[in-house]
Amino acid sequence: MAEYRVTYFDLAGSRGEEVRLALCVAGQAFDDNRLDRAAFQALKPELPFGSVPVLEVAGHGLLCQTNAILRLIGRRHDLYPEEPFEAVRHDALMDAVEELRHKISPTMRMADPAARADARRQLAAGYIPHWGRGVEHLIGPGPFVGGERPGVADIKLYMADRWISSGALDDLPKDLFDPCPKLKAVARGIASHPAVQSWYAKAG
Ligand SMILES: N[C@@H](CCC(=O)N[C@@H](CS)C(=O)NCC(=O)O)C(=O)O
Repeated sequence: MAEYRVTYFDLAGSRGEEVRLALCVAGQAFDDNRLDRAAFQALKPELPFGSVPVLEVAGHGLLCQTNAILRLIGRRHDLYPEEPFEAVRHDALMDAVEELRHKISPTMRMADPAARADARRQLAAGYIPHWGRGVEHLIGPGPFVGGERPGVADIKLYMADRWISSGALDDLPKDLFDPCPKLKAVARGIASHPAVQSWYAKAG
């Protein structure tokens, strides 16, 4: 068994993919345990908060909460700053991505297309541009959050940008982050990272 085992849904997005990409960028082999809905429901009672991703680390049991998992990977593999105030800046960006998810995700559960479109138009006019400005404020000179080298905060920002820019969410313009050059530089830097390229080349 590898040192790490990631358990998540069989999809290349959101929180589980952040953990997978962090391990890839860290150069760590891991067991990629992908669940279908039935397997997830069977496992759910054993999960600390009934949710995924979870990370198993040899000798340390099962770990949960994505940002906590990312910080662990970051601390062990030099993808997260040691200096406490610098770490707060990285944490703030990671928490901001979770907040963005919590604003957008409820619209994915709206059955009424008109209500969903309206909710997303409001996000596109207010919260999301405001979020982008906050992120630009915190990133620093770049190209990555910590300067020349990527870290786990960059991986989270890449996933957030990819989610919006893919155009997968109806009624949310995919160019919403075009006015955010620092976020775009982070996203380009992670997308072109050799470990990320090789991960997606293998995924096909
Ligand atoms: N705060 C948790 C949230 C985890 C979470 O909501 N995961 C989703 C998938 S991204 C999930 O397991 N959804 C299914 C469920 O809760 O039943 C974290 O950051 O890991």
